[in-house]
Amino acid sequence: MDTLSTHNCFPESRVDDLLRLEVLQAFDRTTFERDGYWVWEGILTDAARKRWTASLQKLQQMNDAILMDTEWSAIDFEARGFPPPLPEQITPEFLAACCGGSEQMPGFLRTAELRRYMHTYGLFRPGAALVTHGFESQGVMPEYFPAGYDNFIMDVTSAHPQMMALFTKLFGDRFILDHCFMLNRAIGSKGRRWHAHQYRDGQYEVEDPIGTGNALTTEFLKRQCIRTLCYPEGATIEDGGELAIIPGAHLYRIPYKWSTERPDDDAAMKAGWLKGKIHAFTRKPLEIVHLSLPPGSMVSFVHHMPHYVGYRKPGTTTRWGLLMAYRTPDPDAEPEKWTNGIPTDWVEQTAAQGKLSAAAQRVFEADNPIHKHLQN
Ligand SMILES: O=C(O)CCC(=O)C(=O)O
Ligand SMILES: [Fe+2]
Repeated sequence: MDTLSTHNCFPESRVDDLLRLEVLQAFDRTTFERDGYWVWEGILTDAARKRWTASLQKLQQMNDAILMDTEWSAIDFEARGFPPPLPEQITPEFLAACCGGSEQMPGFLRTAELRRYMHTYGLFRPGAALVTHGFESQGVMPEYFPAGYDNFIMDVTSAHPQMMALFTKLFGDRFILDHCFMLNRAIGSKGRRWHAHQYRDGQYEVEDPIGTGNALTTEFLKRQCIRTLCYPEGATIEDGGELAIIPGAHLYRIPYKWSTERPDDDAAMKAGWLKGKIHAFTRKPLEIVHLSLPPGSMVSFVHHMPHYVGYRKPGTTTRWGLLMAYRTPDPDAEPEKWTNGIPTDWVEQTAAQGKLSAAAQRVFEADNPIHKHLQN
């Protein structure tokens, strides 16, 4: 593999001066490990912020166009092992109501099974493909693979030296992409109630999705998935769609309700799971913190950190967002493959055609190197 791993295939799409270096350099590892999150307030330069917003807006339009233009009834879902979409889910009126934001696509495109299929085989290869006008289908909806449709997003998530420096601060030298989704919250989006996430398939977690609370520790978990959210236009409490976290809660190592329904609002958390839980370092009761982030901010948090996303209020605009989740590789991964969030079909085809840059190979590498899969 090329050691110059920050080389970029698409120089014209790079914004060289992407991050404010004083914000990048202010990262404090001790605080991050102790509290479980780090806010990169206003880290994007003005040029980067504008470019990032423009990319998310363009990608949302692409996602909307595929949704509206694809003739869903002509696709043989059953032959691929899926129930066909309900007729009322593919009317132009229904589909139009699904446009404009993330997590709004019709149910038949959002099941875990269909997403796995899309990543493994491409949607819907061979045969009928997603319908695109003026751009090429990458076999995956843009919401679930924005980098495949936008070279600026590909650059910032796989190659840009300043972004790679940010991820190196979080992980050290070796990290791989777990998943990268758009999270554009349109007005009226309900957000997400309290939950956390697991590392890989949850097979290493010391507690179940509710947990006993007995595993509290001051030791930062070395095997990590860290989520970094970028909000080019901000995400404030005033407008809604804001992120809330609980500093120190990750030290219970409980992937809270990761695999179950997530109905808890703040009141339910305080009356329930939070009762009696303390910060392992300060021994003070854990407390919910709602973040109000100005334009051009990012926030990173570890996978066991319970978090919540507020309702996006009327009279505002869409909260633009990109989720970049990376993780440490799992040396015990069996089979040696990617997580479900990675479009393996795209990665394998692109690598086989020699079109995957050395930089992209580094983050798209599975738990074990790509060339190993290509030889099989
Ligand atoms: O910010 C959002 O919209 C969702 C955040 C979230 O739950 C996540 O990134 O895991
Ligand atoms: Fe989440």
